[in-house]
Amino acid sequence: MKHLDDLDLEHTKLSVDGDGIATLTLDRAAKRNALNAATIDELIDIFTVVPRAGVRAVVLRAEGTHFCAGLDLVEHHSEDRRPEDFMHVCLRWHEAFNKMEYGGVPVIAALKGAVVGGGLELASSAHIRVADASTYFALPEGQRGLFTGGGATIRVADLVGKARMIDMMLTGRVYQGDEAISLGLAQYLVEDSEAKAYDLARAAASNPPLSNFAICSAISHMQNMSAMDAAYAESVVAGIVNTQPASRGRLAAFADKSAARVRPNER
Ligand code: 1HE
Repeated sequence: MKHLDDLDLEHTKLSVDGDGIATLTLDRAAKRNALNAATIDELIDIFTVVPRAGVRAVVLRAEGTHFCAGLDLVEHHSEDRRPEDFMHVCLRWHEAFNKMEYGGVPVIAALKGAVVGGGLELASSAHIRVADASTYFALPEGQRGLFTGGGATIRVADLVGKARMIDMMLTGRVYQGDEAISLGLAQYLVEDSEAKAYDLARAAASNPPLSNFAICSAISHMQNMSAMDAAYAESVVAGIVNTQPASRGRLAAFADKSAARVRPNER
């Protein structure tokens, strides 16, 4: 099995600090971090290794002023792909984004500038999205004569609903600011999305890894199941997670009143 140090990365960068917080950077700022085939291959490699490398949380960020401009349209144009070629491109995108969403390690996306097309498909595969004032979301597929191929029909429709997604694709409608938050395109709107993403990553990383594994894989799997099957799967997952050795000390602390209580935010 490959290790983090063995990865051969050209369009992305990956580092892990002493607390197990990984920073994954999209590193094609000159092309507005457009996703070419090679970048997708790197994401597959990264999210194949990350779940077994002791990583506690991942901050997904980007170089430059835009998070991601989506599919590399220039590569797509010059490759002059046949239908079956592009089907395989999409299958690679799905492999990368599924590994991310179902991998069991929290991924927090620090957004800025354009989060468009495939960039929104990438962002919507993260577990938490943090936006700043520059962040805007769009699906310009219709105006490019394209269709989403990286899972937007599942994940973006899940975030904003079918009607809004169709509107975004048909008319190029852009969402930003509070409106984007109220729709669920991102969960936080802050001045510095990267600083906030690290705060959230550190908070998540303080949970037992097995709890985070369940949160960042089981919920997604259960969404794909019938209610009956999801309830059954939930009981099995909870059986394992809620009896893990790592939770014993936390439960003891609650019982002896030394653990923090859940309080409302300061007003
Ligand atoms: C690109 C791409 C790209 C920029 N593929 N090269 N996505 C889109 O329709 C979005 C297309 N991009 C844009 O609308 C704009 O580039 C941005 C709003 C993201 C940024 O604007 P700006 O003024 O900062 O940059 P720019 O001058 O447009 O582009 C700078 C360079 O990035 C330029 O390359 P250069 O070599 O001429 O300097 C651009 O060609 C390059 N660039 N975006 C390739 N997307 C699995 S299906 C998914 C389907 C989709 O994702 S459709 C949505 C595609």
